[in-house]
Amino acid sequence: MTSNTTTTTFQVQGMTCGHCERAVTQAVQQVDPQAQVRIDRASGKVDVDSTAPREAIAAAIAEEGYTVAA
Ligand SMILES: [Cu+2]
Repeated sequence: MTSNTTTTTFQVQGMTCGHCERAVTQAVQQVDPQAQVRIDRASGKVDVDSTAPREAIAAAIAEEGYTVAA
């Protein structure tokens, strides 16, 4: 982690199984290969430790086909 890594929480809808978790994780890591992603599928909460801007991460998750609610 670098000094300007921040943790951002996203509320993501549509994750139903482990495959979805991997798809979301990989989408985030295409934006930032160093990103750390923690997913609580039951609540749809996705925590991302990354240097990438929030909008870039949200766009990548949305492109993967999931709805980013917040
Ligand atoms: Cu799935």
